[in-house]
Amino acid sequence: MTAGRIRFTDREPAPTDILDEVLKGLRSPKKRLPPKLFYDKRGSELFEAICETPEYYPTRTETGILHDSAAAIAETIGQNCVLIEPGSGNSQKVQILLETLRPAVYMPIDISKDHLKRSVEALGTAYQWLHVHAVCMDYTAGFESFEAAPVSIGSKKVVFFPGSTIGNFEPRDALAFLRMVARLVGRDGGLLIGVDLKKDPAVLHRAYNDAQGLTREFNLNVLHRLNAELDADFDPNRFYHYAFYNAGESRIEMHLISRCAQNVRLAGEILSFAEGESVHTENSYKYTVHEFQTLARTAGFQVQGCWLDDRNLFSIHYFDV
Ligand code: AVJ
Repeated sequence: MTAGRIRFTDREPAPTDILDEVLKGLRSPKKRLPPKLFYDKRGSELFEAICETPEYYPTRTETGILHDSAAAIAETIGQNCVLIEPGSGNSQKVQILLETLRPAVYMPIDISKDHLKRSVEALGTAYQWLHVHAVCMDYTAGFESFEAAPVSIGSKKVVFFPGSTIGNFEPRDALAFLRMVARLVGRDGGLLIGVDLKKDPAVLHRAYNDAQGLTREFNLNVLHRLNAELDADFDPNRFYHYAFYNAGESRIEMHLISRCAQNVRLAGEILSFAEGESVHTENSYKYTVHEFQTLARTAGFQVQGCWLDDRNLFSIHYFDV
């Protein structure tokens, strides 16, 4: 589809596109896997379930801030923008803003095609006035292949990046990403971004070790995925979920720890795991408001607004270029 109110551009990565990255990560002396691997169909469902758990405060807190501050946020940004959301998932959060912000075009970008397809259809039906131009792609590879909607249907470009997804990036990669966003939106463009805040490590620990074990399933799902897509033979029962707050690095770390010495076959290669050896699957960095504003300024943004919940658990920032 190239014209009309609803468009869908398919640049879904092929299953084998992840192979090089996976092999590189698992051959490394410190084994690691990129967190984007979490989000296949099952992983995306598990993540949505995590967001509903009592322990995982970020989603509910951010949603609360968006509800409470929608008018102020819309006022700061102004109507008729081209609203671009990398990693839009089910596009739930943006809906809190749509009626007040009234963007000319909403451009969700996501790596999970089925998910994106479904949310685009739902949005098109629920908001008859809204243009939705969706792109299925891996935005972590950069926005080079991404073409924003023509300026004629909306002038200013605003990136919406909620959920503290920025926490998945190493601070230097976060800076590079923010610079890339600044370049994408250009002069008068903006960034509305949700950032999880530093807090009592016990609260953080619980959020990544929920009682139902959904975060555990989410982490282990990566192994199921490698089995299904890269012809691997991981036995997920031979790994356990380990998540903790690394205060020195200001981040939650998630790992899969091998319960025993074992060999695993992946794409024809044999990979060895020692007993107790870790595969580092995710970092989730936490910032203070000041630290994040400093990072954004370094990337070329100016601080225009910051909204918090009353317990200072989570922050939403608006920056412009
Ligand atoms: C989607 C990256 C923000 O870091 O909190 C949730 C992912 N990992 N539980 C986060 C996640 C484990 C989440 N982000």
